[in-house]
Amino acid sequence: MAYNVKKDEVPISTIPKSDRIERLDNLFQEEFGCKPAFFVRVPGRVNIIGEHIDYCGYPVLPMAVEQDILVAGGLTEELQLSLRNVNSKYCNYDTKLNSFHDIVINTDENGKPFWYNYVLCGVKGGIEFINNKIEKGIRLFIDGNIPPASGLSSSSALVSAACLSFLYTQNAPVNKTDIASLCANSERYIGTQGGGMDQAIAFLAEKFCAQYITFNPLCATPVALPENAAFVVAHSLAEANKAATNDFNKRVMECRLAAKIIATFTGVTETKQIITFSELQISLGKTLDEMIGLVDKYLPKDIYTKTEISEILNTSEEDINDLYLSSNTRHLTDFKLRQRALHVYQEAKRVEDFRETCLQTTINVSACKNGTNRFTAMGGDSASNCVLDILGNLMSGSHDSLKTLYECSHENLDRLVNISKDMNVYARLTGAGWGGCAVALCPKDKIEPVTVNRKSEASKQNTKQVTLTTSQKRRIRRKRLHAAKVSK
Ligand code: ADP
Ligand code: NG1
Ligand code: MG
Repeated sequence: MAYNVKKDEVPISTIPKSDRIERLDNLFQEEFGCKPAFFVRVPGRVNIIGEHIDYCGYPVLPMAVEQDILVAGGLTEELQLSLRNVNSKYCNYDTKLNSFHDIVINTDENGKPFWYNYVLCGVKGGIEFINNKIEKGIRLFIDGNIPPASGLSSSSALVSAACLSFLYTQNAPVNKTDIASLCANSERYIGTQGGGMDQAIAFLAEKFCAQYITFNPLCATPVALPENAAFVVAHSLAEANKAATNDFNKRVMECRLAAKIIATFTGVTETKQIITFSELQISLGKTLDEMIGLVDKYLPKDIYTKTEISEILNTSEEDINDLYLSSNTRHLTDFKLRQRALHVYQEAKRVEDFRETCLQTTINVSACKNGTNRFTAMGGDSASNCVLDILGNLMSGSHDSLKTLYECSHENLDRLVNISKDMNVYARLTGAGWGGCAVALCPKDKIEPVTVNRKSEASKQNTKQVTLTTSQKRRIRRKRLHAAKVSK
């Protein structure tokens, strides 16, 4: 895809005015005393199916959402980086920008990343891309409306917006797939060893369709979704910052160890130390079903200790730490390899089935124009509902697997999925999980009841989460009394 950040830019004067852009424009001028030189906008995403398999090399099926990270940017002659955020909970940050070494990504005393670390990841990746030849300083004023830490990829939108802004200011052209890969690598500076799904969809999304994203090499193919399908996203009201704990990395490391063990048992001799599940499948020339069979055969136990793994791999425990584990997982001693491997291979299969069903539906819709539509032959509405049932069942299967095999759901998410099920609507958690959002596949005529039902459940969950202090209770009682007096 020949895309050039410079060539494809829209002149600032032609950007449609919106309240957010105007506000950002004003804030930028108040803060820096000049108008922004450019705006950058990067969307969040909802992943329809294919969870926790991108870092194993398997295709995923996300689409962009309207919520985004919007940036007003400016250039300075002084080599300095200045970051501001519309939301006052995100503090100002300024640093020198003479070289790569000025970008220091550390965490607070609880190990939680500062918000601006995500921007630093994007800038650091950009500096590497231009071989440290920094020409301009950069000022960014950021406004995001993607719910943070909620599985809609606010982090990658922020990393990607920062990297794109930086490369623009340095006059460095880059095409869309290259910047997507660059941002995927850059975000790993935050500490999580993610795949490339989020950054890929951030740059390669198209309107009105999902993208089937394959890796090595990165490629995005549009997938038309059934006409009568709507995707409703609901927040469970539990947040999970993936870089603040080792839950995410632990899963990535378990996948690495499981793949290495099966490779060892099956005699795969890779030159690479770390082999992904998909590279393993390619080396063995097996189908996904056959890979599931190999998991059953070679990983029969529920828990593997580091000692057992080091015996199987014929390496010391110290080597396991150094060669396979991240700094925040080195100390772990027990690993669930069988469960994670089963999830990945089965989820990869669900993605293929989902895509195949969507393709069939599109083909049949066009065939319908020639009078040969299989679904039409079955009868219009019931046929399209049948397609939604197939897709929905795959989404339900995905959620069950994430809950039981991958253990990354949350009680609020399970509740959302169950409420949907009661209305014959299929849903699953989206993004990494441990909180965040659920996505439901909903026939268009059911959107309203489903949304209303989820909202009322959300308000119940919200009420449950609030624990009032005595003084807050007193204040509310006083307000109620006052309101009662006024109404009299
Ligand atoms: P997500 O599922 O949204 O990608 P992550 O845990 O990966 O969740 O990243 C969430 C983090 O990204 C937040 O804790 C915050 O540090 C940062 N972030 C997200 N949105 C914004 C924003 N609008 N402004 C500043 N930082 C943001
Ligand atoms: P979220 O939940 O948006 O941070 C993460 C990973 C993805 C993918 C999903 C799970 C990053 C930047 N994102 O997304 O690559 O593995 O979880 O499918 O690591
Ligand atoms: Mg993220």
